[in-house]
Amino acid sequence: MSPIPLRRLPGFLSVLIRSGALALVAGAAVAVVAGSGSLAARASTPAQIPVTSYRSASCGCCKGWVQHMRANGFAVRDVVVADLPAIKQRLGVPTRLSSCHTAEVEGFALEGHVPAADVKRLLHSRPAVAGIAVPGMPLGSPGMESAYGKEPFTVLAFTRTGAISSFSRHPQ
Ligand SMILES: [Cu+2]
Repeated sequence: MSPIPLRRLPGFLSVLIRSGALALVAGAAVAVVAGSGSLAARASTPAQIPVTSYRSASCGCCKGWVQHMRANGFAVRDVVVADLPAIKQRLGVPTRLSSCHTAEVEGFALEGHVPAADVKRLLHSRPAVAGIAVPGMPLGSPGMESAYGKEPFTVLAFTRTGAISSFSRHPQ
């Protein structure tokens, strides 16, 4: 579209353009649009879900998992504790599923390198379990990225009474 010749514009508009006032008006319009745009962006961003993660001071892969969770929209509080087994016991994590770190999200326990996608599915489906776990520290699980490759792993669900079931499989 070719620009409209000034002489064909109504008199008051060409006066505005000549005086530079239209640029101000246009600027204000852009600011309003930008403002409503950022409001829309805020509304469409889900609120960050708080997670508390407990680990020992020396655990590097635990920090890797915290980073993975943060990158996936969780607000993680990374807490260093001296007595991790006590926390696992409080949250009902079966001893044979225990891993390096233990976390809490909306009343569920997360044990070990559980992928954020599984945590989201857990919070969405809310099964009658105490939590989910990835026992051991499988290579290639979130926080366990390795040059040595990836190994398949299964996320297990557990109840307070010690019933264990498969929650999801990651063939890698
Ligand atoms: Cu680990």
